[in-house]
Amino acid sequence: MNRRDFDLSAYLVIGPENTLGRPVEDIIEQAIRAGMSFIQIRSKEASARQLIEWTGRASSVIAKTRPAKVALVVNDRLDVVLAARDQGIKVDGIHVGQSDIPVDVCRKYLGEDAIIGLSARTDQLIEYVQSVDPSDIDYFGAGPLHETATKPDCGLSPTGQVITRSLDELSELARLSPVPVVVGGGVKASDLKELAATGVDGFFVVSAVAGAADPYRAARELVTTWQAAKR
Ligand code: TZP
Ligand code: MG
Repeated sequence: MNRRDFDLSAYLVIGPENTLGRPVEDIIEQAIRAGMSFIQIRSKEASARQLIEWTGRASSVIAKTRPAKVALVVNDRLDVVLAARDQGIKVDGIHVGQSDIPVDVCRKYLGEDAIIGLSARTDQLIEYVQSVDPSDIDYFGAGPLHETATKPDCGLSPTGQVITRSLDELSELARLSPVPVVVGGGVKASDLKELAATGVDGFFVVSAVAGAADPYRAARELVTTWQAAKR
């Protein structure tokens, strides 16, 4: 996968703290078999070595499962992406937030083909996406759609309140963003019809798949619901 060719529609964010003790690669395999199109390795607890290890396993699962189009990125850790690539692991890019390594630095080290995603700003979201230089950004992650225990600080305003995104705001974001937009934060299958109608390019989930009793079935329901809504 590269920045000119990736599918943002069904995006799984996953790390060992999200899987109820099950191996990360098993959940990723089920998600891919169910048709999920984008994988992000994310852990706030793991060491660099562990992140490299899980990235390698995710990459192997993608190679083995041979889906038509699945991209693999790592959250935050440019060092991990570089080290993984140095070991011959195929990683397509990185997802960073507003306080992480700047996107132009990621681009410099990861190259022209890498996929670089950025979490859009919480405050003044619409003004931000219209004013930002999009040349190094391949997609925006936005949210939360709902408050979420998976990332309690998501959408935190300067005064400490969680700001969730309304469907009207997401429609405006989809219309004005210079790059594709993926939305998450508490997303469940029952949200997808309304979310798809906003015109955003995809949804992202952690717990709806990684925390499900049957991850394949949960992912399949999300994928088919999204596809039906987009038809
Ligand atoms: N970024 C914004 S919200 C979020 C991340 C990683 C967590 C979403 O998790 P869940 O379990 O799908 O609510
Ligand atoms: Mg970050």
